[in-house]
Amino acid sequence: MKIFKLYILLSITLLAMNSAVAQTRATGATSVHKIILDTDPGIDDAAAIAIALTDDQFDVKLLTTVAGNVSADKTCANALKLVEFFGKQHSVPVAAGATAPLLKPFEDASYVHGESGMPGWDFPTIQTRPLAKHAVEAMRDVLLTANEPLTLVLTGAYTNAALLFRTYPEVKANIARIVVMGGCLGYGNMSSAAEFNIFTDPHAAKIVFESGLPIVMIGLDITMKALLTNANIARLPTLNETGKMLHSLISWYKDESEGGKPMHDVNTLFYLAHPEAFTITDYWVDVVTDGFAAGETVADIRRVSHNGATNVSVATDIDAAAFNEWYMAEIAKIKK
Ligand SMILES: [Ca+2]
Repeated sequence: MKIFKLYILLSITLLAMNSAVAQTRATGATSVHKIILDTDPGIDDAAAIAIALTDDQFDVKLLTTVAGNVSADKTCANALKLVEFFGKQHSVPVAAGATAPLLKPFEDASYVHGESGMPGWDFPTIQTRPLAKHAVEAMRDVLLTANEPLTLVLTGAYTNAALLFRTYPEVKANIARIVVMGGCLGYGNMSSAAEFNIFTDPHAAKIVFESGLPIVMIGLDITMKALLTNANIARLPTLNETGKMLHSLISWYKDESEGGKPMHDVNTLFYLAHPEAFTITDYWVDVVTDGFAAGETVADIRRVSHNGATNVSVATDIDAAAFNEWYMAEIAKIKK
């Protein structure tokens, strides 16, 4: 009898859950993602920041910058150019962070993103100043005063996040989850095994992956599949001023593949907006910090270590057509 009652209760609960999901789909209602976005703009970062700053689905509490695609002074300047472009300089604070990886010497990727990191568009001289505190201090302050846990989105090297966790571990209680662009289970783009963000600061990545917080890893396995097609890139300038600006940057972007260009960082936001477009598999993931494979993210695919525990939810597949459709619609609805 008890089992029967439990069955009925479960059925009712499942029906209610299904109905709630159906209602959400029918109305298109979505929750607002309150995020701290830590970036190194960078052309694909710019393509992501455009959406983060303009779509009401994302509430950017803080934009922080780190040395990565280009040097730290340039990534901060580029973030400020973008907040001014979108008129968000009074609502979205920018804080400059780490100027170099934790241990490795800094090497930029200006051969991919141009000398400035955002070439091809004549942005006005910046009027806005970054916060008068380091990104790590700014992250701490925002997290400790947030009235609910925030999502940390990392689209550059993870140096700021690693420093934050080492210096102020108490902030972890106010982080709901971390969504990172980085890593790969297959081929790397810096070495055979390593992806750029992890390769840039593998020690920081190791600290973040061992933080104990829920982590979603959006790596090359899916970003190299979800290319923004050449046809859509060509259509960007017809959409609006934002489309023109992004098209100019992307024209300079040397990260090319057959049929289109990968918008790596944008996939973190696409994941938050449309997790149903992704296949996610939980693994234990370790980061190699030294030697030939430095920067490799090694997933325990055979599940032979760590007693079955996992620390990272890895995106292993993506609906590339849905990504393209969403991205173009997102840019088209920007009122500039
Ligand atoms: Ca980036």
